[in-house]
Amino acid sequence: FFAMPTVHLLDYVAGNIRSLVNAINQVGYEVEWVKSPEDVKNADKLILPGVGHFGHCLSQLEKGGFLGPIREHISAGKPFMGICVGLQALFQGSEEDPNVPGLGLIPIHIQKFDDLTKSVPHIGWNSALNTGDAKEQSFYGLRPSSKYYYVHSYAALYEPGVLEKDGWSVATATYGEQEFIGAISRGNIFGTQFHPEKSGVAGLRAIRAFLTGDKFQTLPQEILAAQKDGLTRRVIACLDVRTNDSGDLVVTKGDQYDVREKSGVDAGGQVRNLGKPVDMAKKYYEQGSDEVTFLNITSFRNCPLADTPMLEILRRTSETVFVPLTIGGGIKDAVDTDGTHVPALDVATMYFKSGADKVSIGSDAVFAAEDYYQAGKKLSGTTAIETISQAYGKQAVVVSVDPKRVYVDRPEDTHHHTLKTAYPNAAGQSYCWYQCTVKGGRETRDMDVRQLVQAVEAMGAGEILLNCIDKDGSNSGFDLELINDVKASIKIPVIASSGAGNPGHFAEVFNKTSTDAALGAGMFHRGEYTVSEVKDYLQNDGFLVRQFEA
Ligand code: 1PR
Repeated sequence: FFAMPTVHLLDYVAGNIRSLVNAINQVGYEVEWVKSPEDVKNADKLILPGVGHFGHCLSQLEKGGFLGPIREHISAGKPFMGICVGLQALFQGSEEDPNVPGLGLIPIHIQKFDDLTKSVPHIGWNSALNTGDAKEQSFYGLRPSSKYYYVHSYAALYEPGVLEKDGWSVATATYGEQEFIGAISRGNIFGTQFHPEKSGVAGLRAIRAFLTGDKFQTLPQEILAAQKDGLTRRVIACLDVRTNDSGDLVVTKGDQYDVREKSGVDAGGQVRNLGKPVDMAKKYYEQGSDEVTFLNITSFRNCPLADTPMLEILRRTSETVFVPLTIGGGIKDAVDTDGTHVPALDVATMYFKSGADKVSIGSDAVFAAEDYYQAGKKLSGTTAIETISQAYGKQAVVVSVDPKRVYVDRPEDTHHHTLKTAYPNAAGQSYCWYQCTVKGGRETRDMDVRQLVQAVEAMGAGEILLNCIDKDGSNSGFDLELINDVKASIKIPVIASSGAGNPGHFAEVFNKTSTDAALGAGMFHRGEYTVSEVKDYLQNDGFLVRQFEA
């Protein structure tokens, strides 16, 4: 009988920490849950993950009686690791909730990123570079050539020398003009602002180093030389998943959202079958996809929510895919097969518990935005976006937008926000607006895309997945006009989607718009290009990208 070594994990808020557990298992450790303050006393190594708001986390810890035991654990010199808000908890306090104090081990206040020239939250793969004289020594396996996954609006801004003077080792990243603390360590304490459990092999290396106590390593010259600071261009592979006519879950892909075969052996309306979801997600992870998105484009009627096949897909994927996973489709208030009413927050919770990091909301966001304008731009507090964002943080809530171009002769011909397009239609009309749709594009609504994204930003969405029905499956490149228009109307990050047909289209969208990420589907599924080919192309074009670390 061989027992795996253990680490104690504090699960004090409804957390999407399945991936952290998977990552810990992956490096050969078992999790013991801290359920009460007593359990902290029995812990040798303790990890404090953090999701959501600083104030919520710290007041939950306070209420649960955990803060004292955590302080004692740390001052007894036992290994302690804080992740994301778990790192922020070590600080004095945060602008996010000025009235709630932190543990106060570090006399600095966490601040909000400025959003004058950049999207907030900061989402994506960025650095953790050693500062000070210790440049050649890494702590806990961090490498200046590696990239780590960050997702946060608040950060500890870096001031050279201040913490180093107090004996801290510090690794930083730069977002826009702002340099902030990516990781920090002193004695038995280790904290990361990034999510090591979502940072591929680089992140697993940090977790393993913490667990084995492998604190300092001298870095070889080639790793030091490969150092590159800054946020990389995010490339995302998207899997549309649905049941085919024989009842199996398959990855499919439509043209303008039509997923039925029009030619070939399956002509006559079979759902296009491009492969198995879990296998394909793993393949894209290994090609260097920075995230994987699953869109469940069928509702599984007559299936109890808890048995939704997508949950099993997430559970299996999150065991081997250590990058962020997004799940969309059916995130809304639901009625279960036994008639029970299930709020959207509970639906989302099932997905988070199964390994999702973000949920993506489509149709329900449009209806919520309609109500928002109807109420004179008043928030109800009860929408899926608001409730999930409050519980899990805005970074966990993506809104997926499915707009369609509508041409008009002149802007006065519609009350919607129009733009002058470089691509007039056959009738010679050169103005257009983008109409929101619901139910996978099957129904149009009296709302333009600008109205929708501004409403959902106000409700607390953290990111926009910007599709375009006209471009979907066309291989003709992204809709740059749409992307620029949306980017100009909001501060939260945008993922450009629909139309990617080759690596050059990714370079084009990053060159000609300020999109925060770009997503492809068909070109990857059909095997025409790999994610790594896209990354290589971008790198040759002078963009910073993250390459897969084996
Ligand atoms: O309304 O909350 O249940 O969510 C439904 C979700 O499913 C929405 O995110 C919606 O975009 C998506 N969806 C619904 N029907 C379809 C369909 O194709 N029939 N797929 C569908 C949307 C669009 C993309 C696609 C890109 C890139 N897929 O995300 O991956 O257009 O494709 P390309 O690179 O091949 O051009 P709800």
